Amino acid sequence: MQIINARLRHSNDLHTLTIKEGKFHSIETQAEALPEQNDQINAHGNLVCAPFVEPHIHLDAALTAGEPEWNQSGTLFEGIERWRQRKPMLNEADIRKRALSTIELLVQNGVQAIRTHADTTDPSLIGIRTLCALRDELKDKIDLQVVAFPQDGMLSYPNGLALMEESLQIGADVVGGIPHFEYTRELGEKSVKTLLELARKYDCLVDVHCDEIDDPNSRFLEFLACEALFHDMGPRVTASHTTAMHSYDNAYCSKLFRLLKNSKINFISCPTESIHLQGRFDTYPKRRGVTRVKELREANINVCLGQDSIFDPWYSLGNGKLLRTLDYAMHICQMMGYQDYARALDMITDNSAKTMCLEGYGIEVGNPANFIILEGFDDYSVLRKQGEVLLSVRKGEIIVERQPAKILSQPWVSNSL
Ligand code: 17E
Ligand code: FE2
Repeated sequence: MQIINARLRHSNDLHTLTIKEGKFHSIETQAEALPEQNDQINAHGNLVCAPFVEPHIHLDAALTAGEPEWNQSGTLFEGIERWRQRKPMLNEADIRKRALSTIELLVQNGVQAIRTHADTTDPSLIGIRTLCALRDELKDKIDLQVVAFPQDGMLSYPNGLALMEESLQIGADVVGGIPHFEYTRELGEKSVKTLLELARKYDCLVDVHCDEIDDPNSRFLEFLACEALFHDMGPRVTASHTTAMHSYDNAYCSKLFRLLKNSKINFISCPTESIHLQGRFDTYPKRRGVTRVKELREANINVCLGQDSIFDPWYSLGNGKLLRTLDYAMHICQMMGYQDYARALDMITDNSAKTMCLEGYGIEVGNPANFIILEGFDDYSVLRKQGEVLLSVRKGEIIVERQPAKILSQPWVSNSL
């Protein structure tokens, strides 16, 4: 397979990419635009980019909004309550069907790697079992990681710790946590210590729902980062949401950032979810409740974006498009300067791959030939146009193809490449 007239990120040149045996064989700069020959794929100067990565989504809960009741208040806490009503109705077929539909939606929109949470505070562990089985079944098609996530609290839910350990024995890849939802601060801290011990015991990654609340006194992040630093686990540890950081005062944040940098932990923000769930106890002024993405980026701390929900008890919209999530993040976090745009796609590609510790990710000779072609020629134009995914290729095989829109009534401006 050969792709001609490909624009790569951070380069104005056109490139030819040659793929052999499912891997990038060569990447060459072209002196000029080339006419298309047999069997070649013409990128027409569009951006050829590493696949999108969805690092934070709850596939066990996806597509269940309103079952059996809608979340009326729009709070995280009512979402947890509504999900608690839905849990007894779960079975393997139900989870598989919804998870597969959601994965399909993501793949159609250029995603090739997903980290999903699966609730462990359920004595049947049906979410963990079903999603681990699906991960194994789809392993050639998509990189799927399963997080053992104790929605009702690992130490506050009856038998929660044993259920967590059983989930890791079943084969979850990542240990999760929810310290801000444990009954007390002490239990929250203990849960963080314990989940890091479990990660060491089972050789797992860590991804904690950390301080997903507007309470400025919710400071489990410093505890997580410090434990990760002292045990030298930082690059394998992720703090998701950290929305309380929006409400921390600047003096505390200034001190905190030194620890965050030293710890080398990763961050995931879910801006559409947080702008919807947070600030719900405010009148006006109303906090945005999204973590300090801009400041984390500026401090060279790894930060990426996820959708969190698609039509579930917490969030009833969502369409699988990470470019939409990115667009929200740029607005909400006021990352609207030229410098911000120039590397915007990092937050839904490279940074997410780093968070998930993916191997062989990126457009480089020798790596698996996984990539997408996006409408637009650089990060800025793709973001601005909300360009579609025109092609998604996995190990040298086309898995998604889409035609760009054409106006049929009259020739406006034609793309000459
Ligand atoms: N559970 C949770 O604790 N927080 C969320 N944002 C979702 C589920 C979607
Ligand atoms: Fe989440």
